[in-house]
Amino acid sequence: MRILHTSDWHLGHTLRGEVTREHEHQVFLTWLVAACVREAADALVITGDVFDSATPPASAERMWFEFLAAARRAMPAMDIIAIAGNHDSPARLGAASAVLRELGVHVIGGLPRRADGTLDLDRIVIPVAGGRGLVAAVPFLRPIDVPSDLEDPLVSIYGEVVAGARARRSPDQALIVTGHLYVAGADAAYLSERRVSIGGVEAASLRMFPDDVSYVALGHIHRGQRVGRDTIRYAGAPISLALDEAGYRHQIVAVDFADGQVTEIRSLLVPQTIEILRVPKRGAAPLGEVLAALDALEPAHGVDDLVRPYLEVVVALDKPEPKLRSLIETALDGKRARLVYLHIEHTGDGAALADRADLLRGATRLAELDPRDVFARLWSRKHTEAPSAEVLAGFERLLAEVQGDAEDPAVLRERGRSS
Ligand SMILES: [Mn+2]
Repeated sequence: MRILHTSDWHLGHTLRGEVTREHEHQVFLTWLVAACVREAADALVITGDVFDSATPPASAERMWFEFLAAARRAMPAMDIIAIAGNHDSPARLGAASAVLRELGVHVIGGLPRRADGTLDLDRIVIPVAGGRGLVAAVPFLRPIDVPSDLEDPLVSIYGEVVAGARARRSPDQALIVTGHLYVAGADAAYLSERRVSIGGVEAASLRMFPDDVSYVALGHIHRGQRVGRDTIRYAGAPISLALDEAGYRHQIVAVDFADGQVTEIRSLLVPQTIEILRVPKRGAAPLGEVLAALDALEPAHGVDDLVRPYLEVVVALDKPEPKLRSLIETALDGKRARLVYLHIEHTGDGAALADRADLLRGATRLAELDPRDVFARLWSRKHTEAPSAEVLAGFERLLAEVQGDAEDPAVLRERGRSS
């Protein structure tokens, strides 16, 4: 028996709320159907975050249903199991589950319970591959899924599910348990990974997955990895959900079983459609260096180029640069890159006013400070270069306007007292 394990698709995701990922997702899903065929998969297990949000755009939902139809057409006998992640709406993901079940697609939104409150194990424990495997499909657990009187809700719910699955398991049947959660020991290195707590528990414990569970298919962490033993795995996201994932090779997992045990685990690398560029490669660089690096970028291929690299630029500024964005955009004109993030790192010392005893000169009240000293201090906090003559003249004009005829130190002191 062979299963393919994938996770964290985040259909409907955008970068900075505006750059759509539709093309990348479409390429991935087409590749995934082909991978199911090539690998002759008996089951496909999708461990949550099918969608990026609880209210995905219609285009994302269409992509999901078109994928299921294409997978069913290409692999009529393959079982498909999907659980909801913390980004999915359990109700919305599960809304079509009755229809999908007729097609051999099991979608578990929320944790199903019977009228008497007990877990509906018939819905969660699903035989696959003609009975060679049993998938205990536990979705992301929300407060509503977790009775409040449980001391360790994750351990008890998983304990109940695993016990129920054991009771149904026949000898030599593989047992696969799913989860969408943070398991202690997993490496959550990326910006796109949001820590979630379940019933007040930040990290789940490995003891929820006893040794007789053949394979644990996890979602939530976007970098594929094993946790604890080799057979407990995060599949990771198939596309970069934040630009700091640039160096990571996205993958899905192929797991082979014989006599109920894992015999081989392979990572199948997902082809990356869109390259991620960063200028400079790490850290920040002065504007001159950044502009030179942008100038050296490859020229644009054409207006309908769907796979222009994403670009993140980090500029180190030693003085204000009001035209920064337009300078960067001009430099990128005709280049094959789309600016997604422009970050500024100020080179000033970042020190607080109170850290400069030389400026305070024994003053104990703000009103006793010379406004020019305060301005100079504020400036050096952000910028290493001193303010220009124009900036200083502008500040003097403002100061005169604000203070009016209140230049008399006695009046200033009076103001300080009343404020
Ligand atoms: Mn996710």
